[in-house]
Amino acid sequence: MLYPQQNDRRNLLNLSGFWDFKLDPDEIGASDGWSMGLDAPRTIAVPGSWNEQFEDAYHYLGMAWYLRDDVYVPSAWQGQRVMLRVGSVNYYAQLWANGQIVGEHVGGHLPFAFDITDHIKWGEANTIAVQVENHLQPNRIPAGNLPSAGGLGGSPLGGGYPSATFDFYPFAGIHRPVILYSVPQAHIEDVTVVTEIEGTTGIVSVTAQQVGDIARGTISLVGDSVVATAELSFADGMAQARLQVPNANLWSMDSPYLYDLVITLQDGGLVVDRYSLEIGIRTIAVRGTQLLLNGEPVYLKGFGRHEDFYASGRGLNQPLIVKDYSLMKWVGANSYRTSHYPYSEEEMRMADREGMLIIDEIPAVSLNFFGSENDVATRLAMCKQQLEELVVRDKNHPSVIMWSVANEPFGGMIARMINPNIPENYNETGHNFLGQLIDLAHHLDATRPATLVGIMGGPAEWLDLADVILINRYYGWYMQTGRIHEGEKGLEQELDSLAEFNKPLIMSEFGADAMAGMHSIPAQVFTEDYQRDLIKMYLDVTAKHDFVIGMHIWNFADFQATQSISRVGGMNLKGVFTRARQPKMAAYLLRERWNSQGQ
Ligand code: GCB
Repeated sequence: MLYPQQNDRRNLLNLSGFWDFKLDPDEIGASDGWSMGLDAPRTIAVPGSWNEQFEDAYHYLGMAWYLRDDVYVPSAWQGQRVMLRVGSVNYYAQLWANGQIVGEHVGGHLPFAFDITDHIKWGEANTIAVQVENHLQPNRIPAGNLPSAGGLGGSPLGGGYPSATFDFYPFAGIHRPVILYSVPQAHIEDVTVVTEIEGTTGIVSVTAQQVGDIARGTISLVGDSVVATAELSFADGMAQARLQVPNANLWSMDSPYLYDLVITLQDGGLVVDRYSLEIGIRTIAVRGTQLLLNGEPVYLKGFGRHEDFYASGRGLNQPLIVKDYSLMKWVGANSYRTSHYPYSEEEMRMADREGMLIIDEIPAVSLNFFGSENDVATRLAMCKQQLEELVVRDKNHPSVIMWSVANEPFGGMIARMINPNIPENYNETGHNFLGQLIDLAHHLDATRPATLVGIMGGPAEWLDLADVILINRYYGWYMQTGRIHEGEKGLEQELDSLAEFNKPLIMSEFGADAMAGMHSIPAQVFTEDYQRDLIKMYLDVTAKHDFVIGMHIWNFADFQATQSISRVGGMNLKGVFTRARQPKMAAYLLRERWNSQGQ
């Protein structure tokens, strides 16, 4: 799933902008010909969530249609393959071209593309429609409307409104750009880049896959000048090459140097196709209780985040990406987790450029292992599909240092709250499920560690599946509420017991809700003072444990969640910045600590 690009062999047309839009609550659009025109449509911006654009559709989570009937395909593209690509649709999409279905995709947050060459009308306007559906269902990833979620009362993990089994708003719609692009008949279909370091030499191994039967190609690595080249010789559509880069300029957090890798297919002297991508030469590895970048231990300072903002909802918002990066740098952060789903491809490219270290997560948030064998198998298959699609999409980003296959699979106390008669083999079922995902991550990419994020009170044997242990902890918030000092004791005790794993550990979530502008002496819950003091306590306690190699505060910014008695105004207020990106007191604490002390 290469990111589309414009060059002398490829073309692209970005169809982002205003589209016709109509809700389809009775789901009659497909049979009533909506794919060719919408009756009395309204105008919607793409990308963007419909919930934030129309107040009457805020809580609408059903079927809807997007349509453009003015799409001319440039005549110069004739003879090439024309693809229709969408960066992400939440949750299910069906694409139509001139009244014909050209493909469908299940699962939000990942791109999909279909060949529409044979459906194109040249020399006239084409009609492109995207049918989107976002029902919350128990067997979807992530799930909603769990039959037993009532057991969680007004909890954001279920039983809130809408009844998502996760703590963020289930925004719906076309969330990333719709792109029409063309590639030559014979073209480069995929590229995999793996880098190693031997002394001062960088080794860049490239695997190229083509559609077509061109025998030869080239690769060249371009830095300040061309630094290495090799011939590609294809057999069964595949070719491999290994480049050596003496005195390689390594990619790191402080100096995220990117080379351009240019790949061509060549027929005689003619360049048939060309594709280039920015790559970084770096290694990532776990050794004992350390995480090593280019052989050096790294300490992760950063956040769990969300793609969330006013008006754009979960839609791609590029100025916001730039703004968030500048604020993350302002506090001295060097990493984040794409909680709780893959972020946009544009954002991953930004991470490469800015030297951010990314823990890349699939949308397997709040998994449960209840239900029939069939139910569990359905969820596992969906998780596997999303993991495969994510690795294919993000494998070449130097910024991606780890795959996260799940956030807080329900175990222990939470599992018992959902279902007091927890089946005897529940932990085993969960272990098997999560183990399969970790194995798949290793199989898809042997060069990066894989992890899962453990919930408070969850089974220890689940954690042990991970190469790097990630835990979310809310001592002093959901437990020992209002008593930071007592929370501190709980945290210390647990950290002592976690040392036994002899693996690196990242505190992937900790924090407290704070209503911006609310203060108190002594510090009380929901004040900025309490949030700051609690975060400081976590930083101080964990700094005493060498195996803790990273602290990710929950959350970078306040974000929209579902309505429940613990979410004021439907907001999760654990941001150290407000949703409008203004700093709370905790942001100044981090700026001081992370820029001076390092931890
Ligand atoms: C968690 C979840 C996260 C929630 C957070 C909270 O453990 O992973 O999605 O938003 O707690 O604020 O409760």
